[in-house]
Amino acid sequence: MIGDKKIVFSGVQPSGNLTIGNYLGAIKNFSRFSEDYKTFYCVVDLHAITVRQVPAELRRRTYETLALYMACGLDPKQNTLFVQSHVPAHAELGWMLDCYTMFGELSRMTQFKDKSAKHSQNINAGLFTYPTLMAADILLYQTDVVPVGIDQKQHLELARDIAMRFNQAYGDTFTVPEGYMSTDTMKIMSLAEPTSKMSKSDTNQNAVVYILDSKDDVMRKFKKAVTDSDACVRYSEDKPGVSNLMTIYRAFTGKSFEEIEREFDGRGYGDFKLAVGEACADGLAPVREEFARLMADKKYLEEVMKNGSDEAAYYARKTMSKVRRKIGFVN
Ligand code: AQP
Repeated sequence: MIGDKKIVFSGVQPSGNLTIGNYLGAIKNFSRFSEDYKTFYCVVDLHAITVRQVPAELRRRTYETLALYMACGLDPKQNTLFVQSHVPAHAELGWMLDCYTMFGELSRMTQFKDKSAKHSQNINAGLFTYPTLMAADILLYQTDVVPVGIDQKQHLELARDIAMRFNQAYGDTFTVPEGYMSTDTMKIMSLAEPTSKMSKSDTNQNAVVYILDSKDDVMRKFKKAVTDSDACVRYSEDKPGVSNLMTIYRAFTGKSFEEIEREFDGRGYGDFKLAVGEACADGLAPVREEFARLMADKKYLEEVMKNGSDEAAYYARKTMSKVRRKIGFVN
C-alpha cells in the first residue's frame, strides 16, 4: 500500500511497434486503475535486449512507447511513467532473485521455449532469466495487482512463487501480487494465423495490426484476415479466425457476441471484415493523433521520464534497503 492505495505495476517492451494485442490486452486496461490505485507503468527496455535490437531503433521506440502510454490515456500526473533502465534497482533485485529461482522453473517457461526456437542463434542467458527480472520489476514496488495479457500468466505465477519463497526464508518482505487479465481481450490472435498470438515481432506484416497503422493499412489487413469457408459470423472454438475478429470488434464497439452474430446474420465475411476494420481504425484514430502531438515534444517526454524514474527510484530504494538487510549485506 502507498497511503491508502493498493499498488499496480505493469510494463511493455519497446521491442517493436506496438500492436492492438498490446493495446487491448494490456495498455487500454492500465487507465482503469489510475484513480483508485497507485500505478507504476514502465517501458521495460532491459527486457527488450534479450533479443537483438538496433540501438537507434530501441531508443526511438522507448520514446514512442512512453508517448503511446500517454496517448492511450495515462496522465503522468496520475500515473508514474518511467523507463526500466533509469532505475538500476530493477537489475540489482533481478540478480538477487536469480539466486532464489530454480533452473528447472525457468526451463519450464513456455515463452523461453518459444523465443529460443525463434531466435536459435541467440539463446542468451538473459532470455532464460527474463521471468526473474520480471518478478523483480513487480516485487520492487510491493505490487498488489499486475494487469497483463494471458501470455504472461506463467511468468506471473513464478513471480508469486519467488515472493513466497523469499518471504518464507526471511519473513514478510514482498507483497505477493495478483494478475489482472481482462477476460474480453486477454489474447488477441494473429490475423494470418489465428491460432498464434498477435506479436509485435511477427515478420508477416499482414498478421499484425499496429496501433499506429494508417486507416488504409488497417482496412487492408482486416480484408486479408484469415477466416474459414463457413461464411457464418459465429463465435466458436473451431472458428479461430472469425472468433478473433469478433473479439476485436467487440472490444472496439462494446457490442456483445450475440449482437454481432445478429448484426451479420446472412451477410458474408466481406461486410463483417469491413466493419471490424472501420471500428478498429476509428477507435485508434484519437490515439494516433495524440501520439503525433506528443512525439513532436521530446523535451516534455524526457521530463516525464525523469520525474517518473525519480519517483519510482524512491519506492524502489525502500524495498531494496529491506531486501539487503534481510539477505545479510552490510549496509
Ligand atoms: N496478442 C496479445 N493479446 C493480448 N495481450 C497481449 N500482450 C502482448 N500481445 C498480446 C500483452 O502486452 C503486454 C506487453 O507485452 P510485452 O511488450 O511485454 O511483450 P510480449 O508479451 O512478448 O508481446 P509481443 O507483442 O509478443 O512482443 P514480442 O514480439 O517482442 O515478444 C503484456 O501484458 C502482454 O501480455
